[in-house]
Amino acid sequence: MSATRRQPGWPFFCFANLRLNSPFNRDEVWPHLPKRVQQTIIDKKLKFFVIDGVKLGNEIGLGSRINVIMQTAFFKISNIIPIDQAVREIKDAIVKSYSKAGEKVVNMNNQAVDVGLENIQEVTVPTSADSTIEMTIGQWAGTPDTVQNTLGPIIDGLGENLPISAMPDDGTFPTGTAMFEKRNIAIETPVWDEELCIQCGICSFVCPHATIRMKIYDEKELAEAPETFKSCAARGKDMGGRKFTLQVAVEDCTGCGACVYNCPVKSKEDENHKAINMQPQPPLRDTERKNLDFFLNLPDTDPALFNSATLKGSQLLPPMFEFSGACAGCGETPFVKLCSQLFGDRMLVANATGCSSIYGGNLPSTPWTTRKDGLGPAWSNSLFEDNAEFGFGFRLAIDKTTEFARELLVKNMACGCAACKGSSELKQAILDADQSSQALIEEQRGRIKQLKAILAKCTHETATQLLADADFLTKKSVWIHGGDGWAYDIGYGGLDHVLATGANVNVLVMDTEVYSNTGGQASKATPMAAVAQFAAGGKQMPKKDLAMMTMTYGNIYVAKVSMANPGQVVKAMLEADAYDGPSLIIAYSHCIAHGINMTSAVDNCKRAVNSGYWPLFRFDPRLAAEGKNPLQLDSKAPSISFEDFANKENRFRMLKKSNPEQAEQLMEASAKDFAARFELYQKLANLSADCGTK
Ligand SMILES: Cc1ncc(C[n+]2csc(CCOP(=O)(O)OP(=O)(O)O)c2C)c(N)n1
Ligand code: SF4
Ligand code: SF4
Ligand code: SF4
Repeated sequence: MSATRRQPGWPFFCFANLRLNSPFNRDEVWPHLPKRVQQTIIDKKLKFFVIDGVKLGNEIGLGSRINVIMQTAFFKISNIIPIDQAVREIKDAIVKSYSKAGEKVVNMNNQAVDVGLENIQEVTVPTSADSTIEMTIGQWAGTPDTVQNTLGPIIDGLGENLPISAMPDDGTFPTGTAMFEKRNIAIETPVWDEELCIQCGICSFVCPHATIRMKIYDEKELAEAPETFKSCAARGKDMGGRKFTLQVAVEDCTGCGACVYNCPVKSKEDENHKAINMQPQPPLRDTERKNLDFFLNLPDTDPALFNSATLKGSQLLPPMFEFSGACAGCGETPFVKLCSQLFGDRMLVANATGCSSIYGGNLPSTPWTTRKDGLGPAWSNSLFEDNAEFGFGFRLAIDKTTEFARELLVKNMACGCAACKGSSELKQAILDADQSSQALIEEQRGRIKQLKAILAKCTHETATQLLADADFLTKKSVWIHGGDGWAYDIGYGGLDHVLATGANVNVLVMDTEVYSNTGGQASKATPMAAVAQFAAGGKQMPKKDLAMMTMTYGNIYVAKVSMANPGQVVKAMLEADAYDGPSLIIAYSHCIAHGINMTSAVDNCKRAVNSGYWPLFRFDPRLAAEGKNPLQLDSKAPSISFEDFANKENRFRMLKKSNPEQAEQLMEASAKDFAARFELYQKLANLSADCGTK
């Protein structure tokens, strides 16, 4: 522990005991406690115990799941009930809770009980508090006013002391506040080896928390760099001696390890050493805090240096969704983050209730932020059941305001005031602007800036209103985000209705195949044979094929994407945004509810694709208009079986333990169902546009 905004593994006080999960043993721990904690222990005459739950969890194969270790240690020191009885009851509960997951898991948890009993150590408490570490609770100096006065105290757990007047009158809170939390929850965090890195961007793409970033910049920017700041020559054509840095936000990183696991580069000398490697986080905090500050203040990468339509290019764009409180390794957030990288400067997000509304906008902080010039996404959460309609409302309001602004601009063309003199070319250019690329949108912004300067002095009757609406002359991208519970079930009627209006909205469904936020209830997206809440005997019905249903309209852009193929995700998002009509992207989103290792979850995504369970495709109505087949399959015919995919996930494996016969029957039926679906997609993709085979 050290002086941080929020202390991970914060001491648990029980009666007169304090039990701390700590990497420091009984002889080492005292100076690592903040002074205030030391004094509290002394004043309250607490008996103080430590245990290195994380090390023990790793040794027995449970990783960070240390609840049983800590629970047993609690019973050992608390004497609430006789320890033999406690152990017996914990072990009975382990059998009840984990036997579905297999004998190995039961054994590991039984071992966790044993190590919890053996390793809890009592600390001899000194008589004085002599720590040099001060807690930062209440210390929000240097942060924006709302953070200092309102959000900071809530983050510190002191929200109930706030007066009503501390709340904003209009309910509006500033964006970009997740960056102030500095949760410091990672035990280990990635460390970059600049000599090995090939600058591919995969680590940044898969990171659910936007805590690993890349930039290319001029060498002169390094003049004031902190001593430990790392950089290397930027790879690629026409880099002209520029530098590249991969920076980790170690205090915001969750330590999920997904970046390191997916890094494709290993050292020739030591295959365990990659271009990024997990290392203990605490010793890195101070240096990396300074390095991150320096990195964030570097100019963003010049867009002329890269192609944002590629995996690497997309990761050189600043994310406008960062440091969310989603689970470590979450499979939804990389899609939200990517969406913010590609369209953040002009996007409006209507967010259905679900995990994405909780990690997206839960007080006291929000991960939605802006780029350096202050442009960023507008975000709001509506109800679970009306989110598509909510987003449709955004579209209607934008279109109407744009239409009105254009009418005003046409009228304003006739203005002959001194300020407007010579501006008709500029005004016409705004009306005629092609805004089909980011560069063209930025050009339009430049023109609107000039227009606003003119309107500020213009005496025409349209000037005031046009000034207020001028920003609507730039293209906006409407996104409707939500989970499968929303899109397939509860919000489906509205979603279907909105898609059928032909409106230019982009829908991103993060398909975790269950209602994740409320604990994993089955939805119509849950596959047959998977176990979920309300489907304890395995889901009996096949997964609804939302993509196929939507394609039948013919004029809706539809794509199915997965982190198994990052390039395809980027392509689909850009195509959806560019399509002047409704778009639906269904993103395979791994989740803790799947019973998988979240560090290596992209492997599960790959197996889902390679087994034909989750075919990747894009259905683009514009191709039909060109006489081509609108459906393009982006994944190959299955190279592994459905069982090869499903058997690696607890949600399918569980049924084999609890009801082997049922499992066999459902797994067989499910395998057949997904094979038939893949075949159908393949046939459709192979049809020529006039419905003959290609
Ligand atoms: C009408 C209504 N029913 C139920 C809920 C409770 N609820 C909130 S979030 C949620 C689950 C969301 O699941 P999903 O849409 O799949 O999103 P995920 O959490 O998986 O991202 C539920 C059931 C609600 N808010 N409103
Ligand atoms: S460990 Fe996880 S949260 Fe941390 S940088 Fe890597 S992917 Fe991101
Ligand atoms: S994944 Fe590995 S090689 Fe690629 S950018 Fe990240 S650290 Fe470098
Ligand atoms: S429950 Fe699943 S979808 Fe929700 S934040 Fe956790 S991993 Fe992500």
